[in-house]
Amino acid sequence: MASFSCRRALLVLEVLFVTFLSVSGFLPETGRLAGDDIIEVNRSQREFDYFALSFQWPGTYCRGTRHCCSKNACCRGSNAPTHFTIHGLWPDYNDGSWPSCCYRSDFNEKEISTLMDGLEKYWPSLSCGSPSSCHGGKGSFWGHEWEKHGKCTSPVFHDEYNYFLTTLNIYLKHNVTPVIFSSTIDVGCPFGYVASNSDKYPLGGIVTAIQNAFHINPEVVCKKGAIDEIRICFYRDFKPRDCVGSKDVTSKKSCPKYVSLPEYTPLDGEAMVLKMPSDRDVL
Ligand code: U2P
Repeated sequence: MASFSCRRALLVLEVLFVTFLSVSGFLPETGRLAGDDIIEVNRSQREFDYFALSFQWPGTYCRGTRHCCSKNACCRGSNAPTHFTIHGLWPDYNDGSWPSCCYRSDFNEKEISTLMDGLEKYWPSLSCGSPSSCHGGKGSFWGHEWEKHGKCTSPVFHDEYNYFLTTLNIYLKHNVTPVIFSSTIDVGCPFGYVASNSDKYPLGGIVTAIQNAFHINPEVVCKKGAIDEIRICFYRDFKPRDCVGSKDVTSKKSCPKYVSLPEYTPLDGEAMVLKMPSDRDVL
């Protein structure tokens, strides 16, 4: 009898606690950044298994630039990035899925203000748009990455500052840009890989260069035959490991056997001025 009423009391406490968490927004959530702002609450969301660091190739992304604004790094004219930039550091599960939007708390850009130079250079937004935040609003690219992915990296990270700082350091330590552009593996010409709008390179050569440098299999994502992203994966202690989607990377559906690394030609000055809406216009 005593243990029964004890269990009942515990149950009541548990219900009260869950209600408190749910009202205060502390429960983990999974799901997508839905346009309709519906967030699916999933109480069983578990700790992630590994990290994927996603590098994006601005030459491919910036080809889609139609108008400019100050926050878009594609719009920096001759200073537009010519290196792979960071898309994000994502927590992943070994089954190929990933947690997202784990806890409710607002992104505070002030916490990473001392990292701005590094973020602007290596982790800039390549778009004028404002991505959705997890809880229905719109925000910055960094806010999106922190809310959707960074907050699901517990127990490794608990705050924005360490998440962004560590990501910058891991990116610099495993930088694919010099690995690819100083490689001549399978390239078919003595000059190695060069950003170009006409040349195509064997995907296998790019993958081999990364395998040789970091001793892991990367994941490669293409868009219209061009390298869009290269992902390198890490155990939770940041030792490199294969990405789950990296098996037999040359047969990956998104990339052909020969891929391009487009060179981005910035919009010319006049077109940029004519098409330059304020940041507010593009929200
Ligand atoms: O690949 C398309 C988008 O899915 C999200 N993604 C992909 C792989 C992964 O391991 N984790 C992950 O979250 C990314 O969404 P975003 O951060 O851009 O919102 C990726 O762009």
